[in-house]
Amino acid sequence: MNRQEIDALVKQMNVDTAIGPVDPRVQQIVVRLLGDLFQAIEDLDISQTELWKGLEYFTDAGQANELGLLAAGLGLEHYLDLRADEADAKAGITGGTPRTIEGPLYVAGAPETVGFARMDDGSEAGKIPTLFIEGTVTDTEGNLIEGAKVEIWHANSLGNYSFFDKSQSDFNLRRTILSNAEGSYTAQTTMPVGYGCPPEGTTQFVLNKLGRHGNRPSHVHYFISAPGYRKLTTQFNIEGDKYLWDDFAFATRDGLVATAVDVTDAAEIARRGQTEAFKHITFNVELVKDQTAAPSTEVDRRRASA
Ligand code: MBD
Ligand code: FE
Repeated sequence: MNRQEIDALVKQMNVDTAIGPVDPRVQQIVVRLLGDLFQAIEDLDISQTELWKGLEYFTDAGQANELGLLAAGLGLEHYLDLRADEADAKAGITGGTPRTIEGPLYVAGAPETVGFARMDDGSEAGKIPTLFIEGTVTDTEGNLIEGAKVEIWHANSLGNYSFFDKSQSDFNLRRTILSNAEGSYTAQTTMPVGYGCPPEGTTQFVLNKLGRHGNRPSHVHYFISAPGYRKLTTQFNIEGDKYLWDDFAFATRDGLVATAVDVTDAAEIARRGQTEAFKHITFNVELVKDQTAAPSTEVDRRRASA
């Protein structure tokens, strides 16, 4: 069949058959995706067995709750960021900390404090260095923003995230910090270790078919929001990790690479209430003012909450 015949067939089966109210946007997308799929079946001569293997794959990936992970791993989530950047550029929006993907491991409802939070539950003390993360929240002119909501989440020393890893305590390594009167936030936590896809999982299964690894560099996720500003979804990825620029989820971007500095000075160790050397990262965030012409940065997706 040629495309004209395919489109006619799709329309005959899924448009002309309507007997009730139609959601025009859903209809438009379904018709287009079916047409593109039929066309791909033609072009690649996809067999019945191959089609069923594909549908079975989505069944398995959905049952394993790995479709969010798959979207990250295949670059779909990063592609949407590139499109959002393009839309911003077209709307004349410049400046501000770059966005990068949310990933599939956010959990709503983390404990909230002002200015400072300790994020780790102490269970990995001695196993992994302490990390202080510190920064300001400003507008694009450098004016400090008080009361910005800084949501932070990251992995433990095994690359695992609380909630999804039931061996961790509730909200371990997940906190919401409101910037203080000086527009700054400080988190005391532990050094994250890069994530790897479950080796026997559905995402790694398809990555293997593509000859790809499923690893991310060490990183820390952020949502930053403040009244009158565009919500920012971002992360920093940590310098020195072998996957820094070889991230299976393509989240590392210029402007989002952080350096973990070793702090060994005795006075500074004491000032932070520590007894050993620790690591320190500065991550300042610049928010862009909300403007009527700006495309929304709110993304409605199913998220865990605890
Ligand atoms: C992660 O920690 C992550 O950030 C992404 C994007 C995918 C899988 C695990
Ligand atoms: Fe992550």
